[in-house]
Amino acid sequence: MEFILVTPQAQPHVALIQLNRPKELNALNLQLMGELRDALKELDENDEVRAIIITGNERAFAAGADIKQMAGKTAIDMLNIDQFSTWDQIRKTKKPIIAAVSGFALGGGCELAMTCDMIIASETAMFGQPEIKIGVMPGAGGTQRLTKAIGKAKAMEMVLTGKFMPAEEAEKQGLINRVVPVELYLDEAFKLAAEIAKMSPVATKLAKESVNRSFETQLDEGLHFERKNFYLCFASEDQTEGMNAFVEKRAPEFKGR
Ligand code: DAK
Repeated sequence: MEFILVTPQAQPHVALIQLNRPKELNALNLQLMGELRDALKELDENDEVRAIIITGNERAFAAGADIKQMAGKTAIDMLNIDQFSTWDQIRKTKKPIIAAVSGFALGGGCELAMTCDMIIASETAMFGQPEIKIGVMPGAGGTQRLTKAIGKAKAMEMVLTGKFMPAEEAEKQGLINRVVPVELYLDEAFKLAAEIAKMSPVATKLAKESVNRSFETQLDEGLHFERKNFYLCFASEDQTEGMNAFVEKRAPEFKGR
C-alpha cells in the first residue's frame, strides 16, 4: 500500500486507515481508491475487527479526487475507468466506518466522509463540494447524500457555489455527529468505535444494513442519475478549461460549451 496506512488492531477490535498523500492534501487518485477498497474488504473479512476509522491528517481529510489525474480525461475515458465500481465496493462494507475528519473534506473527500457511517470532525474541518468551480459536478454521491443530510436549500447552495461549510455549521445541519477540538478528533473517533465494538458484531452489521436501507432504493436511483450527468460534464470544454485552470493555478474562463 503506497497511499494509505492500515493498522488492523489500532485498538482492540478497531482498525485505522490513514489516507497518506499529505503533500497533495490526500487527493484521491485511482491507486489510493483501489488501495482503500482492498483494505476495507480485508478488514471486513477479518473477524478481529469490529469497527473501522478512516482519517487523513490535521490539514486535510481529502481535498477531492485528483484533479491532475482527471484533467485530460474524456467522458469515454471516465466511463472506461469505471471508478464507480470501486466506490460501490467501499459502500458495501458491512462493518461500521467512522470518518475522523480534520481540515479539508472537499469534493470526493466530502463524498468519502459521507459514504462512511458517522463523521467526527475537528473544529478546523471544512466540508464542501467545489466541483462546480472546475467545470464539473459531484460524481460520487455528493448531490444525493448531502441533500439527504442537510436538506435541499443548503445542499443546493453548496453544490452550486462550491462554498465550504465549517465543522460547527456542519454539526448544526446534521452532516456530522460532533465537532471537537483538533487535538481530540481522533481520540473521539476511537471512543465511539470502542463503544460500537463492545456490541454484538452480528447485530451491528444487521443494524447498519437496516439504517442504510431506509433510503437505499432512492439512493440507487439518485446515484445512477448523478453518474450520467457527471460523465456528461466530461464531454464539455468547460471541464477541460476548469481542471486545466486549477492545474495551471489561474482562474477559469467558462464558455458554456
Ligand atoms: N487534486 C490534485 N491536487 C490537489 C488537489 C486535488 N483535488 N487539491 C490540492 N491539490 C494539490 C495542489 O495542487 C498543491 O500541489 P502543488 O501545487 O504543491 O504541486 C497541493 O495539493 C497543496 O494545495 P494548495 O497549494 O492548493 O493548498 P491551499 O492551502 O492553497 O488550498 C485547497 C487548499 C483545498 C483550497 C485547494 O488545494 C483546492 O481548492 N483544491 C481543490 C479542491 C477541489 O476542487 N476538490 C474537488 C475536486 S473534483 C468520481 C469520484 C469522485 C469524484 C469524481 C468522480 N467517480 C467515482 C467517477 C470527485 C471529484 C472531485 O473531488
